[in-house]
Amino acid sequence: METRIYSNTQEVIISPDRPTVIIGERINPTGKKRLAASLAEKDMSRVRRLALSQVKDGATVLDVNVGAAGVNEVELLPMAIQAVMEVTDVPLCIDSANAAALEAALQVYKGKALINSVNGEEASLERVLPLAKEYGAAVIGLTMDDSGIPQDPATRVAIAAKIVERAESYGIPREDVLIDCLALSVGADSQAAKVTLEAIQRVREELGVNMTLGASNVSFGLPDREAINSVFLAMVLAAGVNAPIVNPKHARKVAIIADLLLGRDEFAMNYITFYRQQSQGRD
Ligand code: THG
Repeated sequence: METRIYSNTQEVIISPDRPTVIIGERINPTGKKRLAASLAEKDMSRVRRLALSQVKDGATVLDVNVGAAGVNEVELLPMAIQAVMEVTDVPLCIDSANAAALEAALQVYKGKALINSVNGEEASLERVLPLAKEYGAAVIGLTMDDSGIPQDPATRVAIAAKIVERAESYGIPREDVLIDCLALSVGADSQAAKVTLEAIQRVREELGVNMTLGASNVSFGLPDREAINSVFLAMVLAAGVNAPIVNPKHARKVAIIADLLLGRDEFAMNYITFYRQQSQGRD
């Protein structure tokens, strides 16, 4: 099961047999007042800086999200995609709940993008899947629908199966669908992480498709989020997620060690290379 996405010049392969692919989360105005303010002024300098710093920190795909109050995403999302393409060659994950914004961004993107996202609602399936087909993109399927995010793992798996089947009916191969079992804050619901982990295990066993997760959502509202995010990341990687959307500055080390412990790093080559770079003060 290989999902291939690419920019003009770089290909990234997401597969359970390969090292974890880190999708950098930081081009996203949620909780970042200065980024939100500069986006409102159509100033892309922060977007460019966040792109460069995340690639330096080990992201091999970048999520690009400009959703904030007072922002016209149809105009801003393609501008942000363009700005990121000017400074880096990593493939991009185009993140918007607005299908018109996704389409405008796909029109300027050079390569095979990852669309973030479609969900189990009819309106979303009917609007977003044709875009994935037309632009030859891969697509993230969120395990939620008209009734919201299910509380039980079985219903999330059923929505995942529906999204994969519907994608295939549009001629999108299942290799090009990444499922997101959805992480919610454990501060709001004590069972939230457990439900997500069980859904991930079942999607891995029953559908076999590649999986992403906006893993940092798990710690919203709690202190020392970095610690919670690191422990949760290790757990979701063991359960089957192989392309998490995370802050690479903290997640890279966790992912490299998880790959080592999960049999995806022969002779510990990647771990040792990473360790040497770190101890030489390079990264
Ligand atoms: N699934 C999919 N896509 C997603 C999400 C998901 N995209 C958006 C989001 N959820 C994942 N991205 C983020 C980005 C930032 C944060 C969490 C998830 C975050 N930001 C800090 C804050 O709000 O306090 C800011 C920290 C910083 O400066 O980086 O926590 O679930 N498919």
